[in-house]
Amino acid sequence: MGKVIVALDPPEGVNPLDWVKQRYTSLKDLAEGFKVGLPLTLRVGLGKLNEVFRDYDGLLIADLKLADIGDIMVNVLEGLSKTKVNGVIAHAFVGYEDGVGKLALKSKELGIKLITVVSMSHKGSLEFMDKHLNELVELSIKAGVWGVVAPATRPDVVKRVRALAGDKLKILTPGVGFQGAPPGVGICAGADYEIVGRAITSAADPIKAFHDIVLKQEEAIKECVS
Ligand code: BMP
Repeated sequence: MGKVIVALDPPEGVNPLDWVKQRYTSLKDLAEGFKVGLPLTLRVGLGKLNEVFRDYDGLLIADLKLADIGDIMVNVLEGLSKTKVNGVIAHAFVGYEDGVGKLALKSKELGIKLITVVSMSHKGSLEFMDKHLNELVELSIKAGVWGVVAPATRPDVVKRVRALAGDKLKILTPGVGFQGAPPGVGICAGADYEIVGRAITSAADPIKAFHDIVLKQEEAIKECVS
């Protein structure tokens, strides 16, 4: 239902394990997948987190925004391969040689979907990353990554990524809801998924919030394809 990947980032002041269990249980049959990042992993630990998702067969992305030399990123990936994680996010800006290239080879060997960041949803992305957008996308295509992250907050960037990548890459767009982008804007610009966090996870009723987002997404998609 919908094209929503839920970002699970617990706020301060909650029990992060209870928090994630509740949201996972409520949303596991609705979402296209989940994205877990450092805020959750550092507080709960990878072992406990893995237990929460032990019966999950959907997309489970570890958003570690890896940005290291290839050998070290490969080490991290090997550790993740012993868990339910089946997708990982890395930065493209570290470069191909002994960087993303090496990581991409290992990700294929381990069957983990590699997703590189080519542009971000905050304004700082304009300072460096967006100036190299074409190169970051080309590098990602050369490495044969599964997908890239590009911002729903700047749909023009998503359109450029889609134009450069054709159907070679999935595009995942964060920034919907809390950061101001309306549901559907990323998909209409050419993305495959919208990543939504707080607009769903901080709501009093996350299931209702999920359905509201999907409804708005579907309405926007109807408009933009007609
Ligand atoms: P929210 O919908 O609550 O703003 O969460 C967005 C999620 O997407 C967060 O987990 C954040 O780390 C991630 N994200 C982002 O917001 N912008 C980017 O450019 C890349 C991201 O991974």
